[in-house]
Amino acid sequence: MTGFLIFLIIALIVVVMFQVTKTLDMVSELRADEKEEERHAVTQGRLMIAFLVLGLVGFFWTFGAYQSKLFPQSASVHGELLKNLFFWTLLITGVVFVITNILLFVFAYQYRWKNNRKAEHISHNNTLEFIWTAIPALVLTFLVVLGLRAWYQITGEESEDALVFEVTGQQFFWSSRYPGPDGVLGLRDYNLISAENPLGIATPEFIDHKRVDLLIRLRDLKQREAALPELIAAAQDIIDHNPNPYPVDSAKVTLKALLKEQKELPGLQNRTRAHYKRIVEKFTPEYLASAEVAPLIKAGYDDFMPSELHLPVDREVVARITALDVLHDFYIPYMSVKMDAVPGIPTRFKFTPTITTEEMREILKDNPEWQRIDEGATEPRWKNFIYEVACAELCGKGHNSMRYLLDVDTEEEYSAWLGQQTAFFDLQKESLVKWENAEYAEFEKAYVFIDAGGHGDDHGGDNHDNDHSGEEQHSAASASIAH
Ligand SMILES: [Cu+2]
Repeated sequence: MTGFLIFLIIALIVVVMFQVTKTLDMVSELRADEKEEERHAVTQGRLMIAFLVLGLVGFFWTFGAYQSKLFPQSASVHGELLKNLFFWTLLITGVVFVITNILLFVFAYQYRWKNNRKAEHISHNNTLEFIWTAIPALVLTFLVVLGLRAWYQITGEESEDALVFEVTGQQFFWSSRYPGPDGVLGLRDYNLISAENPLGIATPEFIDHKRVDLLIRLRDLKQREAALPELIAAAQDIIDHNPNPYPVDSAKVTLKALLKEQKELPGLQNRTRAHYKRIVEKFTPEYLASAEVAPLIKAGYDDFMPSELHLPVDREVVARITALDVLHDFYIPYMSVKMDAVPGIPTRFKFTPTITTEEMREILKDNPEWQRIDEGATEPRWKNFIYEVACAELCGKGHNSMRYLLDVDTEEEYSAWLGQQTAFFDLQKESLVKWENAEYAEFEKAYVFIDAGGHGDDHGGDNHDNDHSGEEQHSAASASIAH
């Protein structure tokens, strides 16, 4: 309310000033009095100078008042570099801002209207043009070089002992994956994503699990397809023969939904079949055994997926950033880390944390904002400080809930934490469906290779349902990948 009143007062003052100047203008015009007009120009000029002085005072005052917010404590090595970059950019643009504004308002006063003064016309001046092109070019080159230096620190190759971990954004949470004791992240493939394998880690067991998953889905879709005509007939029967209007209305709704489902089912089956084929065609025994892939498959067994991030202090780390659905943005404000997470295009960010969570609490202890005790809490906020990861890309209605935590540990704390982690594969292996050759091979024959693979049809989805010549493809794929 107070804010609104202040706004109203300022607005009224502006309106009054506008009206007064307008009236003065009209009065001087009526009088056609040049002295009056000159006096008027002096008043305007003085107001310009007053505006300049007030503006400059405000400008410098905010710099002082918000000093602490301007360059907050940075907890990473490159964060200091970025701070430096901000400092130079602000300094240069600040100086230019002050000079140009002084010139702008002083000139407005100095060269105000006078009865017998005439404006001078200059068509061009080569020296001047050279100066005002060269100076910005030099300054911008300096800033760009500083920026590029920071960019290469962030995106360049990591050193030998860097810790590479992975973060994945999806609506609406982050998940992370760390390499196990081998230090290497295993292979991932989006085709293998399932409830039991949310990131699509590729091991023969996960591959078999996904294949069975898809076969069962195909079987269910087939069964549904077979059941639909009867359901449609039943709904039609109610519509045709029931005298009571209520069940007829509801049957009409049902019928519409059933017909829609019937229309969509072939496409859905084709897509599921194509998905299955992509897996079988990609993850052939030769591919899995190849020198390039085999070590990565092996590396996947000990990867673990913790519920929050832990990073050792003073060690270079690399975040491999991916997304499963839409654009997200991996953002750790205190670390000056911010990078888009793009579906299908992994990005990365290299950084070195320099302040542990514990040390940061000690730093924040002196900050009045962190000394506050939140409602319902018993301790000041700094005591429970932990680094936060947020999503900085407006990614949907649950965007605000993409909060993830980061604990920066000493080397000892970090090793202790590593010791408590269990490999993701070990957590999941009990719940994975195993490939039982006879049954699933039958499913495969019945639901996947019914159309003709013979002519290299790997786009799936095309309608070849009546063509039954894909035997050779079927036999190549029917064995379990795990064996
Ligand atoms: Cu997001």
